[in-house]
Order: sequence, then C-alpha cells, then structure tokens
Amino acid sequence: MRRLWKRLLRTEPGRTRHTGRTRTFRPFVEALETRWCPSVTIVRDPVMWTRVLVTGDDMANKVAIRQDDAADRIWIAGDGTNFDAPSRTVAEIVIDLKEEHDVVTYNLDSDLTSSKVLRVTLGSGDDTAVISAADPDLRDVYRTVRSGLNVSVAGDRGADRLQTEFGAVGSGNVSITAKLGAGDDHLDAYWFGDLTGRARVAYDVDGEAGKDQLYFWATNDLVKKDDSGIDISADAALQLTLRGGTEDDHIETQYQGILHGGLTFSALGSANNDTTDTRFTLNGGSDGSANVLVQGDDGDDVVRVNVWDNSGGAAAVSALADGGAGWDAYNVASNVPHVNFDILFGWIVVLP
Ligand SMILES: [Ca+2]
Ligand SMILES: [Ca+2]
Ligand SMILES: [Ca+2]
Ligand SMILES: [Ca+2]
Repeated sequence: MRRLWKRLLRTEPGRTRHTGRTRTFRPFVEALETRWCPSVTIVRDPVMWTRVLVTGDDMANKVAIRQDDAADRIWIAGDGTNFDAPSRTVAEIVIDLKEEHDVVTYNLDSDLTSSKVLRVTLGSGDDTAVISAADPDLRDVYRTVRSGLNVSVAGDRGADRLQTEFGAVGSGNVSITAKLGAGDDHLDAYWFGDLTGRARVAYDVDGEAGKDQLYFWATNDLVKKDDSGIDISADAALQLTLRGGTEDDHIETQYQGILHGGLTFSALGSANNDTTDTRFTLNGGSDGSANVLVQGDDGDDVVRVNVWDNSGGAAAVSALADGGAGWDAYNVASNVPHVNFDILFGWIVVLP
C-alpha cells in the first residue's frame, strides 16, 4: 500500500515530463578515420531487386537514410559505406544491426510519394531508431506523407529507443509496428500535422519485458501552425495500440484536435504495476468517433483517463478505464466509466 501511494504521488497532474516538442534528430555521416572500424554492408537483394539489405556487425553501427522523392533519390549511409538509387526503384529496406549500441535514422527531404517498407532489427545492445518526416536541412519543416510508409522495429535485448516524428499525412498511410524486446525501452512518438483525405495512421507498439516507457503526443500543429491541434478529416483514422508488457511500465498519451474521422486508442499495462496517463481533447467542431480503452491488467496499477469532449454532443465518444486484477487506483473524467478499481486518487473530473 505504501508503495502504491508513492506511485500515486509520482503521477500527480502538472508534472508532465514532456511538452510535446522535441529536438529534431539530425542524421549524420561519421568521418571514416574517427571510427574503430565498424562495418556496414548495403546491397540490393539478389533475389528481390527492389529490396535493399543493410547489415551491421558486432560493433556499434550508424546508418542514416534520406529519401527525396521530388528528386527521385534515396541515400543510405552506414559507417563509410554509401548507397544511392532512384527512390522509385527501392520498395523495401531491411536493416539488421546486430550487437552493440547501434543508431539508425530515416528522414524525408521532400514529401513522401514513393511507398517504402522499413524492417529494422536493432539486435542486442542499447539501440536507437529515429523515423522522421523532418527535413534534416531545415528547422521545424516536416514533410507530408502522401503514400505508404510501413515500419517495423524489433528492439531485441538492451534499453532501446524508438522515436517517431511526423507532420501531416495527406491520403497516405503510416504504420509503425514495434516489439521493443527485453530491457527498459522507450517510445517517443510525436505528431505535428493533420491527417487529411483518406489518411491512415496506425501504431502497434509492445514494450515487452523490462520497465518500458511509451509516450505518444499529438497536440501541436507545427505544419499549419494553427491552434486547432491535430485535426483528423472525415475519411481519416488514427489507431493506437500501446502495450507495456511485463514489469512496471508507464504509458502516456495526449491528443488534441478537431476530430471528424476515427480515433481508436487502446493502452494495456499488462502484467506488474503500471501507470497510464491518457488525455484526449476533442476540440469544438468535432463530429467523429473516439474509442478509448485503458486497461491496467494484472498488478497494482494507476490509471488516469480524461476525455474532454467539446463537440457539444456531435462526436461519438466511448471510453472505459479498467483496472484489472490487483490493487488499482484511478483518476478519470465523469464521462469515463471505470471498472475493477479499489481506490480513487486525485478527483473525478466533472465535465460541464
Ligand atoms: Ca552492431
Ligand atoms: Ca537492442
Ligand atoms: Ca522492453
Ligand atoms: Ca498491470
């Protein structure tokens, strides 16, 4: 019980760790002479020519990918090895960085119009993968995804970090699937632009074993720079599934915008003592549907869920907080039903 109260105090409001802004991760190419001879090979798959194989070794590898569809080029640089080709000739990039502390970055130099599949295996060691629509040459310029970007990441052992940064999606689709593996892993996901047309965005991230921290923010529009947040058009959809896996995890999600389309969110703390903090704000003018499910599952969990619906009843909101087994605490808005909880901490937010 004492331990539970310590954790309740730790998650009081006003202590949000992040502001929703981050320093854009810049790709880099390291000078050959400064390295202790790690090696990356980059070749086309002899069986499937549109597939490029990027393979590291048992030392710390650094791989930077830049895609410029306006110029029809894609560049891959890894530890002194360089590859470039017309972007439309590369459909899939398979990256396997093996042991040690590896880093892979992916950036857009112009809007994405040539679909890509990225399959990233980070291997053992504390690795970092950054998937970013930020233009590496320009400050705070996020390129628009207008086609498909399908990314899967396997973190394997070690404390791995997956960071994603996207601006707008215009009738394209972005799929991020990650299994972060054993070790205390991080997801830092940022959305800085609207989902327009028939945009589809889906995240399915599993922290797996270890004390994982999963963050998703979609609150500030840095593309249109308006105050309406991340708007989702009538035919667009955002679907998020975040799982903590075993051990004590933290899952934190914030969304704000005008929702005309669909927003589906599911957070699952899974085994052990997890904390979740879910804050969704549907701005005035919203008339779409939001489905929010937060489950602590086994263990002594702390579950906070707030859905502020400013649509005046035009939006369809369905939310549920479920403590699951164990001695759980909750803090929910009055429009969020809650089941399987033992104590209330903080207050129930009464909505107008
Ligand atoms: Ca390696
Ligand atoms: Ca790893
Ligand atoms: Ca993990
Ligand atoms: Ca749990």
